[in-house]
Amino acid sequence: MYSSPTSTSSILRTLTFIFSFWALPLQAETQKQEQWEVLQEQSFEPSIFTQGLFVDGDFLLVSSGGFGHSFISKIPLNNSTETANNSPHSTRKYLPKSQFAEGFSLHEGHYYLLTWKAGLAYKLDKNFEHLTSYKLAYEGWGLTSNGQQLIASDGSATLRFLNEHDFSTQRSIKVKHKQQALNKINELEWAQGYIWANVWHDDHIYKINPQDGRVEGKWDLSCLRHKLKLNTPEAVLNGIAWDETRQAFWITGKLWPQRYLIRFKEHGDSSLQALN
Ligand SMILES: [Ca+2]
Repeated sequence: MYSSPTSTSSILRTLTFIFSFWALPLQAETQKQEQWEVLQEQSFEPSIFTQGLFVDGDFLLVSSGGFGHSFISKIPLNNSTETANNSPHSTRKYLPKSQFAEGFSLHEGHYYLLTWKAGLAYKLDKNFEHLTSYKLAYEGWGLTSNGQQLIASDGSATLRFLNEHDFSTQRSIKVKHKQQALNKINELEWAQGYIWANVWHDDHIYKINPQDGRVEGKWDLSCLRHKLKLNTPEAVLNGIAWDETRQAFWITGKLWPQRYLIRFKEHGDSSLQALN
């Protein structure tokens, strides 16, 4: 599947300071006053057009989109002072130039990757070696796993629960926020029994009930994008990876030079107070 494997690259320089603050969205549409906390901030390679993001052990896995330069990369996460550019433990592999990398996930000990419009998905081993190809009858956007099934988005409000053996759809849900379809769902992450999602060109993180598709939480992260002062409108929030060890989410965006370890708090949840 790959045309020109390349190794090592991408910056992973950790800022030495750890900061923490609260952001309290003021938007009237927020059902509850949702809060979130940045536990840690690290630099990230700004050329990565982040599509899929997840943690596998001590590594952060990312897929980067774009025709002609899509790739997947595995970046050490535990050594926060190491840069991926010079790390012997960091790997990168390019897709054929006609394929645009999209959703990327760990499932049952293997990696799965969606392409945007090529009608293809892949099963890979942990060294990025190709194992199986699948046909997709829809656009590939986000991908995650609940442990039993892969879950894919296609740019609409629909999420498909897939059989990993043949990528057939076992069931699907339509995501709704306040009775309205939530379209353009992009990156996905399964954590704490919920589906967490980005929406294309949207500064919020959404928490979705996997049974009925109802949005049960929504957090405004627009201040992160504004703070970065990125000079392209395509540098949007995208990338959610649950870190089981740190009990928090790595969050980034397309072409973002930073990634953030964030813990989300819901109204009435006092669990974060004890961490400060
Ligand atoms: Ca993810």
